[in-house]
Amino acid sequence: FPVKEIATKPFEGQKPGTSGLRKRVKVFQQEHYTQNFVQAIFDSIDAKGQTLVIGGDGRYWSPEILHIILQIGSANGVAKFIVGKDGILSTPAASNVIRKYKAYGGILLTASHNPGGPDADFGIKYNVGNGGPAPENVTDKMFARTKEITSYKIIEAPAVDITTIGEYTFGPSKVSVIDSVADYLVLLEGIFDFPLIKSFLSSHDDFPVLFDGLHGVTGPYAKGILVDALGLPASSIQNCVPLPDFGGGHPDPNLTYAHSLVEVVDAKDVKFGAASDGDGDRNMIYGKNAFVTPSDSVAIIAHWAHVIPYFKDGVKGLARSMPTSKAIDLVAKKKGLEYFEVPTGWKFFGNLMDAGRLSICGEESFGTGSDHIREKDGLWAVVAWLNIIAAANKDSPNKLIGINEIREEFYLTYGRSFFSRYDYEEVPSAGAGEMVAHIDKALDTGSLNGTEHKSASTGETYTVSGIYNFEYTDPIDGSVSKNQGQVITFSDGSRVVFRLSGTGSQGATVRMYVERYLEASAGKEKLMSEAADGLKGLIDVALELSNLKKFLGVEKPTVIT
Ligand code: VG1
Ligand code: CO
Repeated sequence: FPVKEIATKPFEGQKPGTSGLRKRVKVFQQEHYTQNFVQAIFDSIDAKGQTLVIGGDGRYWSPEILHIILQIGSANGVAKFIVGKDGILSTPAASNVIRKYKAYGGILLTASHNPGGPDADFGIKYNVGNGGPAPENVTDKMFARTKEITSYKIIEAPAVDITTIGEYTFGPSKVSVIDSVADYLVLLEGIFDFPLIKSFLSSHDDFPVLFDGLHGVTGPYAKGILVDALGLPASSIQNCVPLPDFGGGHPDPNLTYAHSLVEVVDAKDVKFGAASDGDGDRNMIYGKNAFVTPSDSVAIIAHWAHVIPYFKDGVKGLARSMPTSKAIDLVAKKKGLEYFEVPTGWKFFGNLMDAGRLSICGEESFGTGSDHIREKDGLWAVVAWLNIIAAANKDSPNKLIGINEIREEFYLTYGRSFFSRYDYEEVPSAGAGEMVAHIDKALDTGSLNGTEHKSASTGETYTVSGIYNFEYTDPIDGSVSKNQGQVITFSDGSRVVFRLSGTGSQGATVRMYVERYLEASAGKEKLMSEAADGLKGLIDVALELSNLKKFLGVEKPTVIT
C-alpha cells in the first residue's frame, strides 16, 4: 500500500473552537475539506509509531470520516488504532480508553449536543495523551497548518469492518475494534459504591428512575450501567438506541431540548430523571418539580464527596469555569480546599488535574466531572447522584431523601447562588460584535461604574461595582487565555457575564449568564424558590446595560437554562 500525496488548497475557518472543529455536515463533505483538517492534526502532533484512539457519538457521516482518518493516519505513520465498535465511544469513554491503554491521543468524531443528520452538524476534536481535549497551543498549531496546507497523505487500503469487535490491519497499521462500553463500566464500578446503590434502588419502589439517552451515544452505556449492573428495570431507560440523526432531536440535556424526559418525569412523578447529550459528556438531573442547576450539581457532589469511594482519601481541589455559579467556591472554602476559576471549556481543567491539584469540577453548561478522566462525564454525574442519594437514605430510614431534600440541606448550609443562562443562538455576527464593543467601551471609559439601575418589573435597584474582561493564566504552565468573557459585577455581589459561544456552526451565539447570591439565613422558602423569580430584576438590568435586544435584533432568547 503506497503512500499517495494529494494536492490541496487551504480552506477558510478551520479553527477549532471551545471543543474541536464544528461545522455543517455539508461543509465537511466538500472535497478535501475533512482531509485537510485531519492532515493538519497529524502535522501538529508526532504520532509516528504511536497508538491513536478513534471514537465518537455515531452521528451521520461518522463511518466515512473514520475511514478518512485511517487513510491519513496510516499514511502519517500511526502504528495502531483503537476504534470503538461501530465507531462509537462516548467522549468520557474515549478519554478513559486513551488513558487506560496509554495511547498517544485520540480523535473524537462529535459535535456534542448539536443536532446530527445530512443537514445538521459534524465535529472533529483531538485529545492528547492525558485523555483531555488538546490545549490551545496544540489547536493553534492545527489552525495555522490549515492555512498553509498544500497536500495531504493517504493510504488506500480496504475499509475495516468496524461493526465487528476484533483485530484488523489497515495498510501497514493495526486496528483494534473494541467493545464501546466494557472499559467504561469497569471504570465507574471502581469509583462508586455499586452495591449500596443497587440495594437502595432494589428496596425503593417509591424512587423510580428514568434515564433518557436522547438517541445519542449513551444508550448502550446506560443499559450496561443502570439496567445490567445496577439492576433497574428496562423501563428505566428510554431513547437509548443511538441514531445517526438522534431521531431528529436536539440531544442537549436541558429543560428545553430534553422534553422527552421532562414530559415523562412530570406525568409519571418520576423521582429521579436524568439525560445526557449526543456524545455523553453532559448531564441533567431532574425530578418532578426538582431541577438541579448544573452549578449546584457539581457543588453538591463536592459537598457529598466523602460518600463516594473514589474520594475516600479526600478531595484535592475544586474548580469551575468562569460563568459557572460560585456555589462550589463556598464548598471549597468550608472544606479548606484549593479552588480555581478557569475559562469555559473542559481543556482548562486538565493541567490542574495532572498536577494533582483538582478532583471535582464543573461547568454551568451541564458538564460535571472529576479527575478519573479528562473530560466531563454525563453518566458519572448521574451515578454520583444515585450514590449520594443512596448514602443519604442509609442514614434516614423513615423519610425518603430525594433531589429536593439534598438541595435544601445544601442551601441551608451554604446559601444559594441563583443562576440562569440565556442563549441567543445563530444571531447576526455583526450585531453580536457591536454588543461586545458596547460593553468594552463601558469597560475602557468606566462610564458604568457606580451607576444605579432599576428593574422595571421588580423595582429592585442594582449598582454596578465593576466591569472586567476575564483572563486566565494557567497556574501550571503559565499559558495565558485572554478575552474569555465580559463580567459586570454589582454592589450586592451579583454578577452578569456576556460571552460569545465557541461551539456554534453558523452565525454567532451570545450567552448571558446571571448570578445572585442569597444567604442561608433567608430561610427555606426563599432559598427553594424558582430561579426565574429570584433573578428577574437582575435580568432586566443586564438586558438594559448591554442593549442586547437592539444589537441582536431579537426579543427573546432561544434557550433559557
Ligand atoms: C459550550 C459550553 C461550554 C462547554 C462547551 C463544550 O461552549 O458553554 O461550557 O465546555 O460547549 O461542551 P460555548 O463556547 O458554545 O459556550 V460539549 O458537550 O459541546 O463538548
Ligand atoms: Co457534549
